[in-house]
Amino acid sequence: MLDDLDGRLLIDGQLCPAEAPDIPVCDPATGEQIGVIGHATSQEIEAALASARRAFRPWAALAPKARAEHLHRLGNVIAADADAMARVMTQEQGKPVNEARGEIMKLAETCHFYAEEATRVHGETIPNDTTDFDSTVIREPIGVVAAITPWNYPAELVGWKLCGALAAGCTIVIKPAEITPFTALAIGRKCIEAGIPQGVVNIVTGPGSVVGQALVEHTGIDKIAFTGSSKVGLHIQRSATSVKRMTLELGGNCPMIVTKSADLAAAVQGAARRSFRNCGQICIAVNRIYVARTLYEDFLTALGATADGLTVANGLENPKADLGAMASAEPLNKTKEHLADALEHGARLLAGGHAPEGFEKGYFFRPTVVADCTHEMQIMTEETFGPIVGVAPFDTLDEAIAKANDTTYGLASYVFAKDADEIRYLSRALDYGNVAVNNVDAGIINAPYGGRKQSGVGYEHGREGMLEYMNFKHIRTRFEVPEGA
Ligand code: TAP
Repeated sequence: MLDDLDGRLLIDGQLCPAEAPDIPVCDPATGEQIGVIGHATSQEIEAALASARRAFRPWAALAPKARAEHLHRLGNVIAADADAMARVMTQEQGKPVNEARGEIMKLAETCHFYAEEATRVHGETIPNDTTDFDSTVIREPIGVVAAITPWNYPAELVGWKLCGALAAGCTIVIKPAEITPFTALAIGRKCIEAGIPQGVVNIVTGPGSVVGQALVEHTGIDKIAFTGSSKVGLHIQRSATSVKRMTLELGGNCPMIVTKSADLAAAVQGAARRSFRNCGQICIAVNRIYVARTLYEDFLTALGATADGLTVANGLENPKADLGAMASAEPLNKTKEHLADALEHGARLLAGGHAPEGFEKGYFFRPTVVADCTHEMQIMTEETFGPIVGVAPFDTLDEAIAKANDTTYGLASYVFAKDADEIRYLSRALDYGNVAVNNVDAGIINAPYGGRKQSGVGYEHGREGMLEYMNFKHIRTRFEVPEGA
């Protein structure tokens, strides 16, 4: 599948050869080059934007049901080819094939969810101070959207923007992460197969600092939908040269609180899943865990054993592995730095802390648990984006809340507790956009998902994730009593 995506851009409905296909893409499990992508030129960026602009009015003018049919078809063609698309993702991103397949199926689900939302764009009639006026509020698509996406969930993070935007009636130019471009191009090809009109979806590849930045600064873009680091998100917010709508889905440093009433086994299972899945390269990864002192040592023993029991392997050769390769050297090095810093500051290593045996090549690391952590340590205050978690004890709920909220981030938090009063107290006090209680799936497609503080502005998922692509228009009309009435 990679061969016919190699060095391609999607412009005006065609997967066309890029003028400068000179950026290598490598398999993080082996270091081997799997293909090249284009460094989109300014002419190619202009062509993609012009095509999205031409397509906008006709796409917006379609009946919502017709847009919904396109999105349903897209979901169907993606699901039908999930195995091949998953292998593309594993080759460039490193996650095991089964996990990649799960992500592709969630992308298909996103297509169907937003297909249905497309047909439910309602307006409102608002009473005025006098009865001779009507205020009607209608919703209209914003226009041309630039979507800029990271490498950790190369299908879903494109899909939330693509489907929300298309359902609303917008057209889109996507700039995927340089290290995981082929999943986005594979989605682009599915858009062609699904018969989505030419120009509605375009994909340009290349370095974010050049190609992404060109989109941010372009006056022909009506909205930026960005997912990535808080640093780049802030830079984008500062560097836009014209007023445009922005959704910024940024970094996290997510806490989990395990109270004395918690089901210990469930808490350990949840902690292991959300700390280590996708090698911890997820914005809602559990970075740090606060455990009631009475459960602390039992929790540590069980989490250490669970981490030691997870398999790490080349995700293409072992589709069922728990962890594959990390996506690049950058998150791996940061993981090692945070571990060294924690140990220097007195943390206890309970599991992992090294690469698995027999992996000379590739970016592999064992799931790692460190105990007795404090907020002097980077692991408790910065986003690691790696398979490592810090654990600390607490004595009172207020102490746990203060520690959990002691961060500039506000994306997701987790609570394990059985006591209803504890659950209510904690879920209201945690200063996060998402609080997951007795589970670790903080984001589902049906409900709004977004961060606060330095974790971003705006929402994806749910109806809110489509309304982010719409303007409100207020139409205020004065009526008179008809003559002869
Ligand atoms: P970033 O380095 O911020 O990159 C994200 C995207 O922005 C990439 O496509 C990148 O291009 C591009 N980019 C870089 N500089 C740019 C610029 N000046 N103008 C426009 N675009 C630019 O993030 P990452 O390392 O790929 O992803 C990890 C981060 O994403 C973590 O902090 C994680 O928490 C966050 N994240 C957040 C969420 C949500 S929903 N809140 C979900 C997933 C990930 P390149 O191709 O050159 O890299």
